Amino acid sequence: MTVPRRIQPEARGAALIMALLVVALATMLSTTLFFRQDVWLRQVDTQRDQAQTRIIAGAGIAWARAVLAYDTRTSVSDHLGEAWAITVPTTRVEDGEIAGQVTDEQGKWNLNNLLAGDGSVSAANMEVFRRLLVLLRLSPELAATLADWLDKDSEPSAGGAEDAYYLAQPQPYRSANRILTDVDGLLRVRGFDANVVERLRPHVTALPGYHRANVNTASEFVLSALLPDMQPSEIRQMIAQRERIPFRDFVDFRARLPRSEIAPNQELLDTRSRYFTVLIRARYGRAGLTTEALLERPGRDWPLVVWQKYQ
Ligand SMILES: [Ca+2]
Ligand SMILES: [Ca+2]
Repeated sequence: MTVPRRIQPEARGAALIMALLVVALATMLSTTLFFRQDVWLRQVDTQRDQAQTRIIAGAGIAWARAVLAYDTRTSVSDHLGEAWAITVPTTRVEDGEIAGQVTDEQGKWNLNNLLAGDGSVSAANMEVFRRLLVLLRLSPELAATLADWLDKDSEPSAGGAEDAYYLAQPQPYRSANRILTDVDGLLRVRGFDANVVERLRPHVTALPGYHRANVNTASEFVLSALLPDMQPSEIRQMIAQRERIPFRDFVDFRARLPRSEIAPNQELLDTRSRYFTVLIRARYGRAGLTTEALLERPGRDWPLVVWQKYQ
């Protein structure tokens, strides 16, 4: 995605994220200099490389948390012109390298929004998911199947599936009856094979609880699913417009809609985000690793790591 010109943080944002990265790396690397004394044994070499790689990756996660903490203090909304959205290209550090990217998870539609706050199925979000599935040329019936997987009861809804289906499989298991912890959790739900999940993956996320999508960062597909009153051309215009001037809040968003007949549902939409993922690629000597973490930014506090995976 191109960074919009007028709101581009330009050199200042890039300098900021690089400065925070250098601080994070300096802190982490200074603790491990003793590894260098052990170069006489190849096995120790390998262990050193792996340890240094993990340290560089850890510094990358710390960097992302620092950038997001800075953003909280300096802005009221979250959009793609901010410093956190700048991709850090492969950068040399000591004898290794690091690359990183932060993604707004609320630029995607949260699969767990199928359950409203009280645990019942959210009719508005069922409609959003059905529309998203159709836009992606997938069966809208998958919405009912996922709602059954998430909801507490074991009564299949129309077109859905509960224990009776899953227990009849060659390797039987039960319906989760709880929210997904990650998008890969879909693979256990009837009808969500690897192809379906890969088609959905760029547009969906699995966050703890109910979290609205950010209209400043949402993809064209997600916006179309959230705003059924809008024409595809109007959605594209909105994306071009938000790159010049991001939406400050819901009132600003509603005021800038192209037609008065468009009725956005505030329960589905936001202009700022609480959840981000950071993807870090680190390399040192012969070792390399890729790690991804889900970060939660609660209010004005330092972001927390919800989960971290190594690939
Ligand atoms: Ca922000
Ligand atoms: Ca259920």
